[in-house]
Amino acid sequence: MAVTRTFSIIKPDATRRNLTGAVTKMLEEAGLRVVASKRIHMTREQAEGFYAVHKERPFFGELCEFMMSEPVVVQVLEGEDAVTRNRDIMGATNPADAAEGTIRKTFALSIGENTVHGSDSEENAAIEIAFFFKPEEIVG
Ligand code: DGT
Repeated sequence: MAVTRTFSIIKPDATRRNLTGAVTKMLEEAGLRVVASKRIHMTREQAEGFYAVHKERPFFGELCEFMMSEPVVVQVLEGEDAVTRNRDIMGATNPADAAEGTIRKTFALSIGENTVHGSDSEENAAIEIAFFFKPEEIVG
C-alpha cells in the first residue's frame, strides 16, 4: 500500500472543548503522521468556498456558520492509504451511527458538530490540501 496524503479539519466543536490534542492523538495512533498543521479562524469566503459542493444542500448555511464560529485546525496527514485510514478512524458522519473507538463516536456532538472533516478521495484530498496550504508549509 502506498504512502499518501489526506486533508483533515479539527472542527469548532472540538477546538472549543480543548480536544485538539486528543483528536490528533487518535489520528497518530491510527498510523497517520501530521505533516502540516495550522490553527485558523475560517472566513466566510473560506467556509463557503471549501464546502461549495454542498451549496444546494439544506444545511449549507448552518454548516458554514458552524465552521466560522470558532477556530479550526487544518492538517495534512500522511500514511499508508491515508484517505481510507482517516475515514475509518473518523467514523460515520452521524455520531449515532459511528463505530466504537472512532473519533466521532468518542467526541462528536451531532451530525453537524461532528468534530472532524476528512477528504473522501485522493483527488479531493489534493484539492483540499491546496485550498489551505502552500507546498512549502507541508514538511514530510
Ligand atoms: P466531511 O468529512 O465533513 O465532509 O463529512 P462527511 O463526508 O462524513 O459527510 P457529508 O459530506 O455528507 O457532509 C459534510 C458535512 O456536512 C458533515 O461533516 C456535517 C454536515 N452535515 C451533513 N449532513 C448534515 C445535516 O443533516 N445537518 C447538518 N447540520 N449538517 C450536516
